[in-house]
Amino acid sequence: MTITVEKNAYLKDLTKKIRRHIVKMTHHAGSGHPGGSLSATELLTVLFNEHMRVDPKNPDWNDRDCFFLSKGHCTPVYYSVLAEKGFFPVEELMTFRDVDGRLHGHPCGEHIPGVDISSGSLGQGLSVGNGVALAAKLDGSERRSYVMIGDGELQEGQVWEAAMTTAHYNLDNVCAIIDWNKIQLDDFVENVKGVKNLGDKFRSFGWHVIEIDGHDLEQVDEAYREAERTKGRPTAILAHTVKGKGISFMEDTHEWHGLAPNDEQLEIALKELE
Ligand SMILES: Cc1ncc(C[n+]2csc(CCOP(=O)(O)OP(=O)(O)O)c2C)c(N)n1
Repeated sequence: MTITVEKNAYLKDLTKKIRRHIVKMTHHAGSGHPGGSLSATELLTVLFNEHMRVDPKNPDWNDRDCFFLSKGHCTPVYYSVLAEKGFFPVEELMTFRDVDGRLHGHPCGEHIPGVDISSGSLGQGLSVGNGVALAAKLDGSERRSYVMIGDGELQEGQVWEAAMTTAHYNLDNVCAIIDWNKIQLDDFVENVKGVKNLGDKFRSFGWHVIEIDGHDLEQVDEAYREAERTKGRPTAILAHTVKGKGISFMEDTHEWHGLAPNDEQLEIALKELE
């Protein structure tokens, strides 16, 4: 066991709280992306609370670990994790997608404390993560780059160009987290353009690969530890997840990729998350 029983209970509670934020925020905005946010909840909660060296009081600290949400549409989970970590007030979550607010549908690196890049156009995060990790090596900094990529996003060619670069420069301070929920915008990934044998693909590019259940807090925690221990090559965590995880009617369907719950659906979702 890498995390104590108490820590496990704390994190489990926190993931529930974050899932409640996700449905409330999208309900408030009448839009947004709950499906891919709910699948990434454990992955981001454990990362920010147990592994990333960040200081919410000094978000621009030069030697901090950086996180790049390459699947930039999943801001409901991202903002919720950042707010719960103390980067900005939790109450601000309910300004999600307001025209005069800063919590836009896709994250803006300039205006939101804790957000390291603007993203939303799929495929670009790993390239940025590589640059930051390479600079860290040149600076002699301990800084690590964490990049979350969707499995549908893996259909973007730039991801693979970047994956070659990470391995070429032996960037062991890069950890790619693949939220492998099997579904993209309007269909199953395998129906659109399959990403079969994903482990073999990354291994053949020179990466260390860890395959886990992305909702098992223990496995998620251990995967990040293994990534930190792995030297000489980058690590890809292939996390099997369920799109819409935690809310029965949102699970395992593309219908909730970019759809907000109405009043009645919100009530049911919150009940399920009690
Ligand atoms: C370059 C680019 N092409 C298309 C889109 C539109 N788009 C937004 S989300 C999405 C599907 C992404 O699927 P996946 O990466 O699996 O995300 P998740 O299921 O984790 O939400 C698409 C095609 C985009 N944002 N950027």
